[in-house]
Amino acid sequence: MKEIPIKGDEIRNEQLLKWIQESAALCQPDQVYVCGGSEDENRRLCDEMVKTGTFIRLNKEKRPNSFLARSDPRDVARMEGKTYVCSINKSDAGPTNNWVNPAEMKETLIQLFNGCMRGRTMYVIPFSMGPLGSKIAHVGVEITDSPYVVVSMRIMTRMGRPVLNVLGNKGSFVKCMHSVGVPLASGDRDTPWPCNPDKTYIIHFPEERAIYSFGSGYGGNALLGKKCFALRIASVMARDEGWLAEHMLIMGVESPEGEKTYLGAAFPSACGKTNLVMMVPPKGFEGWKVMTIGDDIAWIKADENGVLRAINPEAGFFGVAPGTSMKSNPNAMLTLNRNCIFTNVALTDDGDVWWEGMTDEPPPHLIDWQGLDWTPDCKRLAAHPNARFTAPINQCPTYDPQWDNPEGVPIKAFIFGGRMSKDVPMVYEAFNWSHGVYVAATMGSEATAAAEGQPEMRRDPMAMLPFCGYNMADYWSHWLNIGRQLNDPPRIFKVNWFRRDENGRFMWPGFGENIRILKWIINRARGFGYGVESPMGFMPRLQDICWEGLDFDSATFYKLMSVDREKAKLEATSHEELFDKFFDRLPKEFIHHRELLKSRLWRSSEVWKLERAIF
Ligand code: O2Y
Ligand code: MN
Repeated sequence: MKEIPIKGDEIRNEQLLKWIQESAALCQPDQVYVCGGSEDENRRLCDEMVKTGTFIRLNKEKRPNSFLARSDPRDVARMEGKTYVCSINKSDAGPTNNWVNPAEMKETLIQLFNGCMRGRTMYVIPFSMGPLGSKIAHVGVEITDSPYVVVSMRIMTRMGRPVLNVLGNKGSFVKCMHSVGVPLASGDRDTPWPCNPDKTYIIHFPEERAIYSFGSGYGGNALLGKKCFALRIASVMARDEGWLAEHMLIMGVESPEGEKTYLGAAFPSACGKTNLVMMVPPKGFEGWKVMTIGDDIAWIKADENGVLRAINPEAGFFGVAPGTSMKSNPNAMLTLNRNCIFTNVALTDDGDVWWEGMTDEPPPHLIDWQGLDWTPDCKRLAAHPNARFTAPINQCPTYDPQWDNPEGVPIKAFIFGGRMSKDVPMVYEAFNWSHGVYVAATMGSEATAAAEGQPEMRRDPMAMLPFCGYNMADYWSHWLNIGRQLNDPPRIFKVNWFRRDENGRFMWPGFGENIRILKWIINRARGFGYGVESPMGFMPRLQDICWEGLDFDSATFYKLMSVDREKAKLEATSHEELFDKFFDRLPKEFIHHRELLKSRLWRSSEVWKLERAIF
């Protein structure tokens, strides 16, 4: 067999060297390159991608050191249908994950990866999820044949030589193997975005802490530190080691008096997490600051005093571009001024980027995300709806320097939210930790059913449905266990910013005004905010929310907070449908919480009227 040269940084870790050699023998690349992560290396890779057409360099004055990539139109999103959790026992993957027997899946993998990197370079990317050397952080190594993945991982993680130093000779790491799945025969011309949509697989072996991804070069399918490692594999590590890996933003809210409170908040995809975590406080909240630790993923561990401390394992944002503007999220826009990668957005005539919602008026001419001429009357979208920016967190004006603190930040409250146009009140607090876990486990969000165009509620427990690497019922038990070990567990809240009136209009302005609700949450979490008991949990009255600077109609507030008892009964009854899926492993506490919720809702309507009178 021919000797494959290994270039770049020296590898001293025996296990890593062995894995690289085995992978090279299987994938048969022309060469292996170990990434050190330097500026020079990054520049060289970007220049090469400009030459091959993968990257278009953007206007150097308007968007320095930034690039546009256009993916293959068949490779534009995360692919849940092609994502597998191959635990040894099927029941450990649970009813919500695709499962194949790991031995069988490995046979498929060997066939797929055999020779898949011919004609290409195999890059080795050492990366740390979390601050280097933090007790909460973990190291991964991604092997890939995509230079787009290398430069994206350099933004999204702490990557390169310093990570090899942390790993040392004997340290262990999560194996992340990726190929676009398009080998090149000699003389073949490459395409700007090679991918293999007919053979795409995103596979997790939780017991081995290993990930194999084939066929896609896009986002979470290819940047394996993100959803695959930081959520699916890390959730299993967290279960085994007694911590939490969550689909949560982490934000700090600082009062004018300088008191800072950190919150973790979980929302399903497309519920405005990026807007919340970079919020600009509105009129009436002068002197308040919102600071950003992370917009997507939190790793959370109890310290020696029993305080839950969180780190953001990532170092960048992989955010949705369409809809982002100086009006909706100025801090995101300012983050994107330099050193960014844009994928599937439109290109302006002066070499800048544009997407739907960026400006009120579109430019008169663009090149769209597929490389075609675009004018406002052409009836096509200029940017793909899932077009993305990849940007370093430390460029964000609301960036919190604590982001890099290896100790993490102390979490005072957890917030769970969804997008519900009706029936779910704007905010309430769970009665206690185990009730909060129940509330989070039964949460859902509206998605438009393709057939009827009617919104339907899809349950998405803790916003983790696509990301939990094991049986969700065990995950709920794990959450319950974590709470049992804490002296003063964070309070748990449920929010819904998306309620609409009879005319379909949003009743709550959202964006910066959400800080009014956060202020109530923070006060409650610190033990001095007022709240009244309702069947759902504790709720604020009108006078418990700070309205300074906003003229908000009290009747609308009560509507936002109202619960229709009959609908709430139906909702409580329907929890059974979810629980039935997990019957064999469902935590027994959930049965009790459901019965308690029902008994609170089924109390005589006289009592309910009294409760309503409080509002
Ligand atoms: O991973 C992708 O390719 C797109 S989905 C995504 C990207 C960044 C953050 N969150 C998500 C998500 O689906 O939750
Ligand atoms: Mn996400």
